[in-house]
Amino acid sequence: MASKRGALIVLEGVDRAGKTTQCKKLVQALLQSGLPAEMMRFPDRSTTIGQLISAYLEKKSELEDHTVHLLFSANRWELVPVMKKKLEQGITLVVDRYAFSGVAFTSAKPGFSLDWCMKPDTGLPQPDLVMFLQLNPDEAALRGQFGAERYETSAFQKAVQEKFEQLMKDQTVNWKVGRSFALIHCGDGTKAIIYPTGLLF
Ligand code: FDM
Repeated sequence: MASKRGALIVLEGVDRAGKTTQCKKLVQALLQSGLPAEMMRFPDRSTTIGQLISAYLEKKSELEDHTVHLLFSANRWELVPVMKKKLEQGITLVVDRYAFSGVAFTSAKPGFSLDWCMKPDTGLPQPDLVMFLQLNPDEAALRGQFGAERYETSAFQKAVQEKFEQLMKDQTVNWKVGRSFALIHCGDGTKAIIYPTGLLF
């Protein structure tokens, strides 16, 4: 029997918003409901490209801004065959950051248009749902380890948040915004509905 295609679910948000925790909880909830699910994250620091990105984020190396943007995108593209295979096998993928982070972070740098930033990711698998974890950047700064990696300054995170808000105006993307997310209904075990909880803006 052919299995139903898995869903591609993306979690986005500023740094320290709790995306990784929410992704793990979601995968757990989906599995408990009998739906095959796996977590992925971008950047995937395990590949050769991912290691270049990781060194840059840890401030161990310098990369020109356009170059690192293209590396982030290449890191997504190199994982596309794996993603497609899993989705076709009926596995729901819960992805910690995707192209939206790519666009929001680079376009928050001077001299980058949203349009230019979006181009390299054109044609990537389209998410069925993008959940945006809402957290005030000042609140994010108070959370653990803020400031350890590149981009972790309140001023930059505020600029990123503004870019995300621009991206959330795109009605062709199924955005859901909240401070956390819950799985409410699994129907006959083939369907899951995720809804945002907490304060919405
Ligand atoms: N980031 C992440 C980008 O600048 N572009 C991208 O395409 C992606 C996926 O890398 F500061 C930034 C966002 C964040 C950092 O941190 C990755 P985590 O802690 O691994 O999510």
